[in-house]
Order: sequence, then C-alpha cells, then structure tokens
Amino acid sequence: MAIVALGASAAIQGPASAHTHTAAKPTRAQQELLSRVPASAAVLQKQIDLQLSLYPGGKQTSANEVSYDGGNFVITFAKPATTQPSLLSGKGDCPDGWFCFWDYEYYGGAMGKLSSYGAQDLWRYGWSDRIESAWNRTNTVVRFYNHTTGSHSEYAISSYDQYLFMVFPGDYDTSVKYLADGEDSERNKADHVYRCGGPGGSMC
Ligand SMILES: [Ca+2]
Ligand SMILES: [Ca+2]
Repeated sequence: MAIVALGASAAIQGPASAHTHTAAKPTRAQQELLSRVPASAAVLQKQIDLQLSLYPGGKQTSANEVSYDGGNFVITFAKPATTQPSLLSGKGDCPDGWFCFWDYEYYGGAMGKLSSYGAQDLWRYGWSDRIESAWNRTNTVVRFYNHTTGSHSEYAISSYDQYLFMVFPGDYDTSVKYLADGEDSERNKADHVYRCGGPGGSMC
C-alpha cells in the first residue's frame, strides 16, 4: 500500500484497520430521507432510526444528534423546517475546537463534526459523497479527500485518495469552504478527512 506524503516529509499512517465497505449500501430513497430537511419531528426521528440501522455503533444523544465512537464523530440533523435547505444555516451548531461539514452549501442540512487528528473515514458514518460546505474551528489545517478505487486502511490517506481541498484554522475566509454549483469536481465527493498536527503527527 502506498502512502501519500503530505508536506515536506511526513508519511501519514495510523493503526492498521481494513477498509472493506461491506455494509449494505443505502437505497436512493434511504439516501434521500437522510439528506432531507425534515418537515416534522416524526420525520427527524425516522432519519435518526435509519442512520443507526444503516451505520450501527452510534447512539442518539438528543432529539437531533447521533454520536459515534464515544463522541468522536457527531451528526447534528437539521431541525424540522419547511424552508429550502440551502436557506438554513447550521453554522451556529459548529462548536469551537471542531471541524464541521454540511450536506448542503451554506451550512445547510445535516452536519457532521470531528475533532480527532489524523485520517478519518467518513464512509463508516454514512458521510461519503455528501459534503457541500465545511468550517474548520480547530487550530490546525484539515484536508478533504475523494476515495477513488481500491481498499486501504481506514486510518490512512493513500494513493487511492484524490486531494480535494483544505480548510485552514482560525476565523478567516480560508477556514470555511462552500461548494456551490460549478464546483462539481469537489462537491459531494469527499470520503476521507485528515486533520494535521497532534502528537507525532504531520503539520502538513
Ligand atoms: Ca450534499
Ligand atoms: Ca467520493
């Protein structure tokens, strides 16, 4: 397995773990339900139930939140609304110290958030090919990658992963990313993220 070097010297690899993608692939209807801005609390709960059945291991922690891996990865579902998803900003849901990403541009729809260093596989939480906006509230760079083909460790970025974009730390224009119409080469593509830094990690 080839490991892509990010920056001057660092090769990035974490604990070995097979990246097998054997779980059932959601149907188009299931995907549509998960990505919808729910019209009612009942639909919201259906989304959460579906999330937990398709991607086991999570726990519902509030009316609109599901938490995985002891809080390592948290999904904040959009609150029930009848307006267009693109008009709903969930930016206020992203806490300091985390990096957050949304299903729609301009922080719309469901939000996922992570704060761990190193590589993470979004697929295992049902977040492949969904991201249209992101905000980095950590203190290090976060990079987003598109998985192309082949399998590799869940906790590494490999030569199979195509770099898409990065978001910088700090409260600047460069710490947010919108993938609007016309940015189809990056939009709804990310499958892996890499947060630079951490003990022994690359600063990229
Ligand atoms: Ca999306
Ligand atoms: Ca992808």
